[in-house]
Formats: sequence, C-alpha cells, structure tokens
Amino acid sequence: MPFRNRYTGLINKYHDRLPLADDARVISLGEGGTPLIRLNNIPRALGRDVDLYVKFEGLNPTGSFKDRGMTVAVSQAVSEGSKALICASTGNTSASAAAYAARAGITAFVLIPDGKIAMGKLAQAIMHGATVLQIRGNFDDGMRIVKELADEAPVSIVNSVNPYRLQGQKTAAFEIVEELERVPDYHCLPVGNAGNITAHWIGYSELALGPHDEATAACAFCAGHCRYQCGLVRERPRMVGFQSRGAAPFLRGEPVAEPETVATAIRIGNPQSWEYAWAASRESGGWFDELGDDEILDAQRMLAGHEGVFCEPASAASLAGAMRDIRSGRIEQGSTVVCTLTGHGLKDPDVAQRYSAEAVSTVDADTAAVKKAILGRLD
Ligand code: AN7
Repeated sequence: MPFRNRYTGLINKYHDRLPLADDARVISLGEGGTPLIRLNNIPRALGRDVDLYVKFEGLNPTGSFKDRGMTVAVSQAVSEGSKALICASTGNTSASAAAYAARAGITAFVLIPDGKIAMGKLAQAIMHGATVLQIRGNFDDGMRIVKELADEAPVSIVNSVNPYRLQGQKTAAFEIVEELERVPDYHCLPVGNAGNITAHWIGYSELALGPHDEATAACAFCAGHCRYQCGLVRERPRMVGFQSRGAAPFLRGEPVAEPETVATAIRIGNPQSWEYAWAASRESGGWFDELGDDEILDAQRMLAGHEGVFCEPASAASLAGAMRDIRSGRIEQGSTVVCTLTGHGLKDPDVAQRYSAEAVSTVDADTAAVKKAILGRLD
C-alpha cells in the first residue's frame, strides 16, 4: 500500500482477525472507523454520573452498520466467483448490498417489504443499480424466500445468516475497546434480526478470551475464525438489546407474526440470530427490553436537538433504553455505557415531517417580517 496513513477500510485494518484469504480481492468503500461520541447534554439532563457514548455507525459509507459486514461478505462472495448477491431487507441491508455489488461489478437482488422501507434506503438501492423486488409481505417473508431460493439459484445470500457478515460487524467492538482503552460496562443496541448484537458479542469475546479454543464461548459464534489474541482486556460488557413494543419477539419469547413499528428498520418478527442473541444476553449478564414508538422518537429527537447527532428511529432505541435504565438505576452511576447508533437520520427524512408544523414557519420576504419572527422566538 503506497500511503501508510490512508484509511482503506476495516478489512485492511483487521485482516489478521478476519476469515478472508490473504489474496482475496478486497471490496471496500472505506467502512468502519466511525466516531465514538461522548454525550454531554443528555447525561447532564438525566442528572446521573455516567460516561455515555454513542458509536455513530450512521457515518459508514452507505449510512449504516451494515457496511462492516457487507465488505467482508461481498469480498468473500467475489473470491468464490459469485456473480450475484441476494438479500431480504428492511432497507439498510439492501442499500449496503446494492452499493458493494456496484463496487464489485456484480448484480444485486433485494427483496423489500412493500411500502415499508424508508425513502432514503429505497433511493440508495435504486441508484446503486440493484433489482428491487417489493414483496407483498414483511421482512420475515422475504427472509424465508431468500433462504429457499439460495439453494436453487446461483446467488450469494448477504443477510446476516451469512457468517462473514457477523465477522465484519464484530470489528465495531474492537474499535470501541481501542478508543476507550477499556471495555464498556454496558453495550446497548437496537435488535431486529439480532445479527449485530451477536456480532458485537463475538468481537468482545475474541478480545477477552483470545484465540480459538473449544472451551471458550467465542467458538459458538466464530465458526473457527477467531485467530486474534490480544490479551488487552479480560472483561466483556453486559449486552443490552432493545426492541420496539410492536416487534419484540425477544420479550414475547417467540416469533411475532405481524410486527409493526415506526422504526421500520427493526420491523422484524422472526430474528435469524435468535439462539446466538439469547446466548450473548445470558452469558454477558445483560437483558432485553422493549420501548414504545413514542419513546424511541423522543430519544431520536433529543439526541438530534441536544447533542447534534441525527440517527434513524431504530437506532434511537438503544439510547432510549439506556436513558430509561440509567434513570431507574438498573445501569448504575459510574458506569461506562456505549449505545450503537446503527443508521443515519437522513435515511428516513419522513419522520421529521411530524414536527415540521412547529419548526417551520412561512414569512414574507422582507426584513421586518423576519426580524419579528426571530424576536418572537427569542422571548
Ligand atoms: C438502522 O436492513 O435487518 O439486529 O434488513 O437497519 O442486526 O438485525 C436492518 C436492521 C438496527 C437491527 N438498526 O440490526 C435490514 C435489517 C438499523 C437497522 C437494525 C437494523 P440486527
């Protein structure tokens, strides 16, 4: 590589901890390396002494954490000679798959629930040249079809049932530990298909438990790929997963047939990583909890309005839940807490519409009128 300090994505940075062949063609858009932002105003408003961070995964190339997994899954698919990708998606996976397929020069087929994905995500899939199939059904229907189809057609599945996806996504945990120089006490995530909470647990477990060993919990997830021995940390965080009340199979203890939530990214009733996510929760001493749509939207707006960070609704579930647990004391004072913000707010501009009446006023194009409007607001 000619420029040593040029960041070229997470495969180049973490290649010794990823299962790709050394000579694999790397399909990258410079994903990873997202900011870990320490919140100031929200902890103050909560009146609790906690170190609260957000890992802003919305700043990945296609605006969500999916890019971490997609760079690895697509690089592997291409090295196996694959000419086409397929996924079911609530939006972000399809945006990411479409972009990485374009980068690799291969075809992407994406199955999305009819009318239930955010506009920005659909725009991405279209612009990156994917074939978009809107199905008359929800994400879980799409997932079932994709799994059936992949056995019959020459297409690579790039949903998180593809283990390379989780391998890529585990690198977010590495970055957090590198930056904090410690392991957080709590790591909060929104949970939909449950791949990301599983991937983070793989990442933390590899750091804490070292190389592959039949006796370690990491083996349950890593498919024999954990070659990393760091010895930096021995602890692992408690993994806390938040769902939307209308789409909360982990709270019901079984799949939900008709999931419904304003946070369309996590409108999922039958999570594919069900067992792994339960294991992560159990082994880490964490928990699952659920939030109402209003609680999620309030947290999204609070984060945007008081910290300058705009995430999409599903992402705000992690912060909404963390705030509730910090307030109640379930997350103790003195804790270090990381919330993953899985996607960017610009993905779903429609949600801002509901606040536009109070935020946007129309005035005449004259200085006196604008002055009057400003002074009225400063009272
Ligand atoms: C913003 O794009 O499942 O629990 O098909 O887009 O790993 O599924 C998206 C999931 C959280 C949940 N936040 O993560 C898809 C898809 C955002 C997301 C999740 C998703 P998982």
